[in-house]
Amino acid sequence: MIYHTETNKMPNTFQKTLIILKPDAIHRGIVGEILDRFEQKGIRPVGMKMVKMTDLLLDKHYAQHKGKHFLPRLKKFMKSLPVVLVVLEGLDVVRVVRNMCGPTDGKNAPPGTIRGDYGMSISANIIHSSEDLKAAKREIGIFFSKNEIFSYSWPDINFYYNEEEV
Ligand code: FUP
Repeated sequence: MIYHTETNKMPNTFQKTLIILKPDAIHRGIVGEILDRFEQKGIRPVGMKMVKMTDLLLDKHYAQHKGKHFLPRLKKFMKSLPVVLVVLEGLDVVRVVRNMCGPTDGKNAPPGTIRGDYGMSISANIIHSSEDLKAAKREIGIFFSKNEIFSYSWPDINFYYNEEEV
């Protein structure tokens, strides 16, 4: 047993990433289904909240898209309903979660990915996930304070990861 339940700490090789369940996911009532996919995979939520996006938050979050033609429409969409923000934790989780979400445009996303299974659009595409570790740290910092991210024991972790992985 490599994972130390007595210290209540996750392995320090684990990463965190941010997902945003977008207004179309809320509207269609598939938030639970989507979260279920991550839990089934062996990825755990360590922070979660529902917020109404603001221009300030969206301008920070989408800073790399400043000036792009689709940004005004994207912001309007992201403000149309609340969103659910989730910090996920696991080994190599930034890359794994991106793969589970699939390519940006639902029409091109393979079956089995979230966008491939639920979406047909490039903008109403259900879910955001951080692109890389640097983006994940930046994005988590926009939406979560340190005391809103949790660490808790995961007694069955060795049924998801082998000893070397944790
Ligand atoms: P992704 O990393 O797959 O979420 O996609 P991008 O960072 O390239 O784009 C961010 C968001 O902008 C997408 F989720 C949807 C939106 N978008 C458009 O609406 N139109 C475009 O042509 C490209 C992106």
